[in-house]
Amino acid sequence: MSWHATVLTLFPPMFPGPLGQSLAGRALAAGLWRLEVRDIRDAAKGRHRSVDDTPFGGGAGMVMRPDVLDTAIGSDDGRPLLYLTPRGQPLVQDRVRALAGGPGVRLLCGRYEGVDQRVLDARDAEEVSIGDYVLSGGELPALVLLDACIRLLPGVMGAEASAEEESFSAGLLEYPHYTRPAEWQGRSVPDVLLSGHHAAIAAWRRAQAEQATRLRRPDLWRARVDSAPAGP
Ligand code: 6GU
Repeated sequence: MSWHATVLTLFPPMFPGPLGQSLAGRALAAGLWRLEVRDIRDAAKGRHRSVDDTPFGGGAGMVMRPDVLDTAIGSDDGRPLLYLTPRGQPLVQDRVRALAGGPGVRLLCGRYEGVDQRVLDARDAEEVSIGDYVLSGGELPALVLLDACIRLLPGVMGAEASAEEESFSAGLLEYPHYTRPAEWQGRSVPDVLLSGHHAAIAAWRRAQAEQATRLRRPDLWRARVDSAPAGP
């Protein structure tokens, strides 16, 4: 069975969206992963099919009803249930790798001010954020999470790319890249890259990756250094 993604959303036409193109789109067509999009409104009852209601305690906006969401989620099948929210734990590559290595994901996309907390607790949902800014719903974050997972599935990328992936596993940013022409608008490519000395190129790239990480992402740099064995 291929990696199985289920998306619960009020906006089914947003899927597969960009994941129908390029790398993920080819993998989808090839059956390397499978996408099931479920309209949350199909689980709503009554003449108005309402999926939300006003918040207890007052305040702005609407809250998605727990009974409707519980019906939409349906039965458990061993795949983790993730709720996309800026309140969640930040998504990191280690988690992406673990999700890609499992049977798939069920992604709950919220709208409005949020969803009733009780359904998240009852269904043991994992709350995930894709960064410290606020989006209008969970659909774009769901697409981001899926893209990050799909590129790691076996057969989706060439073997060269899985080795490349280890750059981030090592907790470093990528080194800079160059291609032809060797001189462009008065700017030349670093000499070492034209030297043909593979060991020197590897050392230069390593140093560039370390410098970029230290300068741009001191948080990542610290995490990497702190995980090194203690000195004498
Ligand atoms: Cl997962 N959802 C929303 N609505 N906004 C976000 C987010 C998620 N992650 C960052 N901002």
